[in-house]
Amino acid sequence: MIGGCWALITTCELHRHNFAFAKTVGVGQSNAMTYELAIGDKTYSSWSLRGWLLFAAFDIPVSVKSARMYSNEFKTLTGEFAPSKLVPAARFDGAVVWDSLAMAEELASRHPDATMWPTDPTLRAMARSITAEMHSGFGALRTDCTMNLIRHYPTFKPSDAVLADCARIELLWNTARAAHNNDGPWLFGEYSIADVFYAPIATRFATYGLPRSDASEAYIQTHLAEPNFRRWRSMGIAQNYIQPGYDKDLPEDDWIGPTPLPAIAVDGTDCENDTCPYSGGVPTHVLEIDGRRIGFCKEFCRDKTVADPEAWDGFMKIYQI
Ligand SMILES: N[C@@H](CCC(=O)N[C@@H](CS)C(=O)NCC(=O)O)C(=O)O
Repeated sequence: MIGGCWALITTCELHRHNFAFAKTVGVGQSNAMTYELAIGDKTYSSWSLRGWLLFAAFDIPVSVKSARMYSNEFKTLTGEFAPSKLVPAARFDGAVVWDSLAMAEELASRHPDATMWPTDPTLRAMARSITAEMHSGFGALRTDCTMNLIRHYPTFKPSDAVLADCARIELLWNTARAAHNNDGPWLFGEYSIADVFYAPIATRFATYGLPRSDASEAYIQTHLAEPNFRRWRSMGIAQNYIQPGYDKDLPEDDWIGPTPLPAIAVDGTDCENDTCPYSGGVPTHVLEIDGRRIGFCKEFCRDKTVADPEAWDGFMKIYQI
């Protein structure tokens, strides 16, 4: 797993260009392959989340470019990955790979040591099937319940078609769990590509309060507490952007994932640390937590940490001193 070593999109970059570049350096693998990944809004783009998790959750280094969906910058970004016109899109050693499932299969072939699919042939066949069914299915759920990682609508009333999708997902999740005798919290025990593809499905159950069994609730909570997902969600919160058309006019409740430590953004540059926990640069933006002031070299780095302090190892090293 990646250990909090992302250099991230800055809010000023987002405001100025509505377009941003970010790089990550994986910590567990050394190889000569170079990967670039194009993604959209962290809060709303479910396929982008899948594309990103394929790298982050399996510790595969990648250089990430992002742009707001439906903007001119988005067209420019996807244009760099022609013939792809959607995100995620990627370049693997110069070759454009578009579509999340193609990226998953290509990465699994290139990185056998990352065990992205279950090693057991029976489980692997089932994992491929369950992943493919997600990739091509659940149209009602995807249309009516778009991914929205900053909302929880407890009174949302699902249509019959959405309920049918939920029942099918429940069956698939139960079938996967039964196949490995519940040996681990993920669909096939260990985290696999199947979990990548169902991560945004899990968040839809959370956002729209969709019906589920206790076992599925535990699986959803496992996703919401997963460190890479928490980092992704907190970066989306720090982007501080509402994509038109994604919110519903319904009462809201708190997010059902882990409750963040109570940090707030504050004015001034006084802080207890001399260097930013992520870049080593001079702190210019400060948060307050438990009466302590901790500084960061960029507004975005401060804000993503405020959104979910525990998601960020570099911050927690300072906080826990
Ligand atoms: N089947 C594709 C789906 C890609 C897709 O629909 N991406 C959406 C983002 S969630 C997109 O790029 N939308 C932009 C648009 O429609 O203009 C995959 O698996 O990657």
